[in-house]
Amino acid sequence: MSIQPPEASNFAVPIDRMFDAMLLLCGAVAVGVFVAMIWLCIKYRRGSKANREGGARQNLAVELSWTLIPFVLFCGIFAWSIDLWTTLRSPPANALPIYIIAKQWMWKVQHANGRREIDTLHVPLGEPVRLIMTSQDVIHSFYVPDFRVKQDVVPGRYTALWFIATKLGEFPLFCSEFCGTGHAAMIGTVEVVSPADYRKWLQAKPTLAPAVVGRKLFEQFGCSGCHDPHSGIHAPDLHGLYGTQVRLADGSAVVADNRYLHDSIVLPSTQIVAGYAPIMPVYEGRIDEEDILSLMAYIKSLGPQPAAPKGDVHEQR
Ligand code: HEC
Ligand SMILES: [Cu+2]
Repeated sequence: MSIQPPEASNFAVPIDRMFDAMLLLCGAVAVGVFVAMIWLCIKYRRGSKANREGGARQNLAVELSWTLIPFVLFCGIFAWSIDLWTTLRSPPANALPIYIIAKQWMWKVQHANGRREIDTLHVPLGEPVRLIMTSQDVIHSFYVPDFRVKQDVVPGRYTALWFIATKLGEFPLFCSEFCGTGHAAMIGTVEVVSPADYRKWLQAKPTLAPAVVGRKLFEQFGCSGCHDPHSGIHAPDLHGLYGTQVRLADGSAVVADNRYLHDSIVLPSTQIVAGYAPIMPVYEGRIDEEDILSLMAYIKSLGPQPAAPKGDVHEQR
């Protein structure tokens, strides 16, 4: 159907088919209702010779069919959409992670090797891509109509989106959540290139790996003064932290995922690690989201603890 935008991702065709099916179903019901209405209007118009005595008051077969048929149809649509939704929400394990930071009023992109771009997003054709997104300020929404994907981008949170681009070329990217006076200008382009061109593009500019940038920031913001092994301050060693279970002072346990690392840096007092004093400074508003991503990349790059750890071995690990 040409009234729909190009179908340029793995989700475009299944979503369009579902849209078409719902449109047909609703259209058929609407036509049925209007045909009956017009026919009844003509038949029972004033002065017509129609029989106005009134028919049956009850008809079990009619009542059952107008209850059961829509019920079955809607259950079918429910199952269909849940199935599609689950796929939309389950990125394959090998999906290429790309970080997106929205801010008034631009899209900042950081690729795995550290290459950055603004208001354009390069992705390889035919490979699953997973976007991990956050906002520097207000709620934005990442929307690529030709891919049929849309996801809110929320400050203080990482939301995700995945797709496989199925067509080469440039596709418009929009912010679809009103985010201030420059909202309408918060547009960009998704450039789908061949996997070989994508790898070439990644290498085309000398870039520092996010973990390397992160280590620099780790020193610059004074984190290393507390967190490096041998710092002499009673602070958790961050080696091997990512992905493990952390025991908190309030007795609960959390998994050290992106969200946890982010909150531990920005608002450390919300989740105090068991066995430590809440002495870590609050970095909220002092580190922007890009730097937090780099710090996280550095923390994730830290392997297991060095062989001879300092005295206060992190007890939860
Ligand atoms: C004054 C010393 C100090 C500084 C500076 C400091 N931290 Fe911390 N940090 C701590 C302490 C103590 C804890 C454990 C108590 C808590 O959870 O707040 C901690 C906890 C953490 C945790 C959670 C650790 C875990 O095992 O779950 C992370 C992640 C972290 N800090 C990262 C950073 C980063 C990144 C910086 C720099 C931007 C930084 N810290 C600066 C003292 C510090
Ligand atoms: Cu926006």
